Amino acid sequence: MPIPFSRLELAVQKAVDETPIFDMHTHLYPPAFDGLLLWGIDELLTYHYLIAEVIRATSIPAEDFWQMDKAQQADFIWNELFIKRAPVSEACRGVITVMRNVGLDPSDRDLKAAREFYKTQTVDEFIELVFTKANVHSAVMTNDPFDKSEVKFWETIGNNHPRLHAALRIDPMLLWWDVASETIEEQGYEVDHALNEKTFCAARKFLEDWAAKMKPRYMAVSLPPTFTYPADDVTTQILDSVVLPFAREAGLPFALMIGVKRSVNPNLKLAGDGVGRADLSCLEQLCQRNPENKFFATLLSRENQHELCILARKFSNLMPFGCWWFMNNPSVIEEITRERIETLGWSFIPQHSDARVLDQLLYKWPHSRRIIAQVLVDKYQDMVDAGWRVMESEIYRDVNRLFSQNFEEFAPNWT
Ligand code: HDL
Ligand code: ZN
Repeated sequence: MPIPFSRLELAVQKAVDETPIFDMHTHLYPPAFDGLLLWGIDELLTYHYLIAEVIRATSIPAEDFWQMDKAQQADFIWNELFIKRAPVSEACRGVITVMRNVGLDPSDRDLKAAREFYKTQTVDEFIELVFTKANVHSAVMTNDPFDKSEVKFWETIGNNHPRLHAALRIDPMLLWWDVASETIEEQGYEVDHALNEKTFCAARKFLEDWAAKMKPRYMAVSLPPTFTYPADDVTTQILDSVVLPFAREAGLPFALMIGVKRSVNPNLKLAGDGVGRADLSCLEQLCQRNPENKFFATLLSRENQHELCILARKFSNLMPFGCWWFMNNPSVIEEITRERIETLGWSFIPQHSDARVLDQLLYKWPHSRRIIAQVLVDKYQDMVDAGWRVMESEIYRDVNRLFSQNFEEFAPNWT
């Protein structure tokens, strides 16, 4: 039954709200990875985005901020960014959306009441509340075999949470090989300190064994804007001799997250990273020289987004995803989503949450659904104006492709 012109907006918003999401990049952990999963109002308020914002807004010396404990930091951020100033930024608005979605009234401006609510929750109850309310059916974590605080859980209990999938994150292997090779050796693999076949073989075995433990949906790395490929450097050798051959054999996509300038202001710690525009010939060459590999890509610079769309038109083994980090603001999400739909049709993944705090699923997705719905209404309207009768069932089909199917087809689960 074709949708009458007047009901299109409601039909699209309903499909976008009702379609469950596979969230392909987060920093969540299973509750059983004791202490690694962040949740609750104090973690929400001390999200590194808000730390950067409050240090800027108040010019408090960073070292004075770091002297405070978690609750004092949260109090300071609440008072400075929510009470003394209207909570207008996207990260501030996010806290309000979460408070509303867990049943609090943020307009009461009562941080004490929020803390009281969280005392009534257990993490196992709360994770189900959050995933259900956010209508996120599954999420991919960021799992680091070089991080001792996480390794101990994979070597004992592993992950069997039905909603959480692993991603094998390998930044040290590509960016800090000297450190990475020591860890690989400590974990029992015979690497030479020369980059020779023996070392490459040991490094591939390291990846094979970690993939067997984690059963990752993909491998991932975040790279600086200066990343070049191919280059006469260690990164290219490890890519060509270790990472890409292993990914091909294992059938694992490789996710490149390009454009981060780590620690431009070290005083801000995790909040101190910056952004730079990348030369995307690295991505073009990776796709061109490795046609049997599959690549996810998300870029940190707004100026790179249109180029990524055009690259993806040239290479079907390249899947753009998400509005990453500094891109995850309404004005930029709208622009990126429009240019992706106009150049790629339905063959991209519009968003990921990047949630570090479990509760953030309750704002990052509602905020993005609203923008994606607005863009889709316009695009379906354009089709209607051109003379195409839109069917309600087809809207659900198309939205499911964006929210789940593209990811699950590009990065199939382990069989
Ligand atoms: O490297 C990454 O995965 C980034 O998402 C960083 O974790 C960053 O600190 C972040 O949390 N962005 O949202
Ligand atoms: Zn991330």
